[in-house]
Amino acid sequence: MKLELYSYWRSSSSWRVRIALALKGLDYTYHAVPLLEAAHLTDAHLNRNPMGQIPVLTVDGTPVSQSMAILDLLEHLAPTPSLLPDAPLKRAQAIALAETVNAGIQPAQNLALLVEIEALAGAAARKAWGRKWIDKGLAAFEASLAATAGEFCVGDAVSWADICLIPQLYNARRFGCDLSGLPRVLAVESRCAALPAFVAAHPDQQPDAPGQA
Ligand SMILES: N[C@@H](CCC(=O)N[C@@H](CS)C(=O)NCC(=O)O)C(=O)O
Repeated sequence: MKLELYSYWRSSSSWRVRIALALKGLDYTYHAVPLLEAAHLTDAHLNRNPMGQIPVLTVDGTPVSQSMAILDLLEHLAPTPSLLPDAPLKRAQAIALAETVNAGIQPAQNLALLVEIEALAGAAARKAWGRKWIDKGLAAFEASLAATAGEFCVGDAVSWADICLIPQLYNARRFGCDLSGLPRVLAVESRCAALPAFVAAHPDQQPDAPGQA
């Protein structure tokens, strides 16, 4: 099985997939899609993903887009280690937390939307907009952890919730969000940071990161 990931070093959605691939020990070929050069809008990339977004994972040449669909695919292709709890309620909690980021935060601070906001309302509005939705979503995430967290977001094993949270925290800092009121989130973050898979998936470790070429 040949896996190829179309990614950008600082893309949070791509980062989720990189974490899952690393946790499952799956080898893949990395293809950089430089968003700032509009490489995601070329015909070649639109053929892979008509939304013009990353990540895209190809499996023996067949492209799959949407990071949550890719995470689900990886659960089936490589079930061990599982990145979702077996117990139905805990599984739903992990997916709900992942979707808090995927559906509730990330779309509001995605590059394409921010470019439109800046054109309409200026650079300061762009940053304030991003910060507002990240703050709101992470506050909800923190509140949810009171009922779900152990060592990680849901119990004591890494799940999709952690995989989605960590890249979002990186973006939160880029937007200047104050994370000091999120102690449970920060505790999970420090545990994830100690795991080799999370280290390997970090933007700074990617071939297209500045200084890596
Ligand atoms: N829901 C999608 C979101 C994908 C997404 O927004 N990707 C960003 C990078 S993190 C992107 O390609 N942005 C460029 C654009 O939308 O023009 C997923 O989870 O894969």
